[in-house]
Amino acid sequence: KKVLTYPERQSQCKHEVLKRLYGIMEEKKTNLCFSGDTTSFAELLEVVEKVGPYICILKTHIDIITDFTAENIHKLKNLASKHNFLLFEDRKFADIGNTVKKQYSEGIYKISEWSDIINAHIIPGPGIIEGLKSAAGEKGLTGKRALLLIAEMSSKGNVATGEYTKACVKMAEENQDFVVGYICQSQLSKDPNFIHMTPGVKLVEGTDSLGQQYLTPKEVITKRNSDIIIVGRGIMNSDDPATTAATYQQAGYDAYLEQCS
Ligand code: UP6
Repeated sequence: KKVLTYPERQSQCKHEVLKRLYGIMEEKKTNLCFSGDTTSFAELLEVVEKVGPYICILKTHIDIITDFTAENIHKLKNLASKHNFLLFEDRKFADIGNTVKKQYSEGIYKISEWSDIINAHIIPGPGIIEGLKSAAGEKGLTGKRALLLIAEMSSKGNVATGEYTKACVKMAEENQDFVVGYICQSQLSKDPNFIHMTPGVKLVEGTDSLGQQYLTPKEVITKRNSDIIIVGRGIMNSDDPATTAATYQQAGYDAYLEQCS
């Protein structure tokens, strides 16, 4: 057995958000995170209603949406409860603590009020983690919000490698009360307190015209030993998002079963 099962990881990890996530993954038999990258909130809600049953996380880019309203966020949260998945705003914070604190909680989007998970680059140093954590704390959301550090990227020529990735792992380990894992392309830790989420996933390997590089669900889970596959256009651009999401779910979950058999 190469990896712990989801229930084993759930009982061994400390953070409430991770415990919830492993619970959802076990219950719904899925390690699929859908990246709903559309500029229309109406379309996002429509496609999420279809793919909701097959995913453990919905990843958003709220700042690409043209018809943002608090009411639509309310609808999104309702879909998250109805289909039992977590919300992950892929904001990729990258500024000093004092600035990200406001970007996370204020402005139009008030991300901390609705997104269970967020992520950040470590370029500014640990102050970025402190800033984000304090924003959640000030809203009384300590333990209910979690951060992923971007340790590696999927795009061609990216510089998140080597010493940078190592520094990221160190910062994660020093901030376990808020950091619950990584955006990465390979396993960085065997500790169930850190989950690995990998973007750049499609049923067939390949690239897009702007530097994105794709691996298959099987490669990501069984060769790279990651935990969650993040799929955007592979599902979004398909004629039948529900059926396609089910295909990714099965591929990801079968790969997990192979890993823990
Ligand atoms: N993403 C990557 N690579 C990274 C980090 N994040 O692709 O290293 C994000 C993108 C997009 C999604 O911002 O939302 O994951 C991938 O979408 P795709 O499946 O349509 O390529």
